Amino acid sequence: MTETTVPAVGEVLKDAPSNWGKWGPDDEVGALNYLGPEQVLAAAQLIRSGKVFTLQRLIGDPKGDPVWPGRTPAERTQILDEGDWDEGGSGPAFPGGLHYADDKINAFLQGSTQYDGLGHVWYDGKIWNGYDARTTIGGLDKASVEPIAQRGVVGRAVLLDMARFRGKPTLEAAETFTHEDLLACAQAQGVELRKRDILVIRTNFLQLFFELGDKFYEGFCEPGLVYSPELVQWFADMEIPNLVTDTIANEVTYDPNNGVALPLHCALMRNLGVTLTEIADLEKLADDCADDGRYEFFYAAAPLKVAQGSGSPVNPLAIK
Ligand code: UVW
Repeated sequence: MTETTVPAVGEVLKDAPSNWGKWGPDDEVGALNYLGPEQVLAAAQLIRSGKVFTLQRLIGDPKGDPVWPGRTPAERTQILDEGDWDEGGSGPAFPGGLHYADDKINAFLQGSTQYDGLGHVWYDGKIWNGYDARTTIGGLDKASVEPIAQRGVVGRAVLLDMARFRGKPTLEAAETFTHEDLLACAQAQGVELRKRDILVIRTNFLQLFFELGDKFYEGFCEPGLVYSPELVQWFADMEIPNLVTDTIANEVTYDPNNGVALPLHCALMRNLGVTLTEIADLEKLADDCADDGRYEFFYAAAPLKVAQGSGSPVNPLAIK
């Protein structure tokens, strides 16, 4: 499909549902409003074994990191270590002879496991809740990650293991699935999907990424959810607050029906206010769910409070 035949995303989504205004003209966290004390208390009832799973990818993994083209993985640099106090070294001298290690990270805020602010993507000059896209210039004045970080994300989450459901070690490049596939997966796993659930979807994309190496970027097309009006309506009706996956962008990169890039980002994040969490490491959690047959758990995530940030690294917790 050539570029000229690809429709504008605004055209594709012209009749799509919207939650703009639903939580007032000043709202910046969208569907996270569905998660209140009632949902937190109900989710806490799911803690039975006390097992804790951390869902962040390791920053500094020697194997590297998958990132969206044009971004670079987060990098840690050592600034001070014992070598700085070797003879001729320039380590600072403190009374009593204190030595210490210092380091820093240089990171795209979307360069590892991350939460996106609702203003991270847009079309037709408007971001979430109808704010002008020009409010993103020089930093997000509206719908940045900061208000999400200020409130935190806590609720009942359900893991949908699409790779196991399809009987594969990993989904393939450009492989798609729909909300109906999610429902079938939930049924096969024996877990009920409820309104206001945080959806956590495993494709085992990381295995695919490392298997393909540089070839992945030549054909760049991740597996994932594929846009349809029915799928977007299902997210709206289910009042899904947060979609978490192990892929870079949570959806198939190019819609196979029309070639549009990331239409679900626009339909879910910009229009419905669904928060997206990407590049999560779901492997240990998925193995445990397959072992004990329990795919529901307490989920808590606190992205970093980055003023005007379009996103933030995060280490979400799943507690069973
Ligand atoms: C884009 O939206 C381009 O990237 P991400 O996958 O980080 O949301």
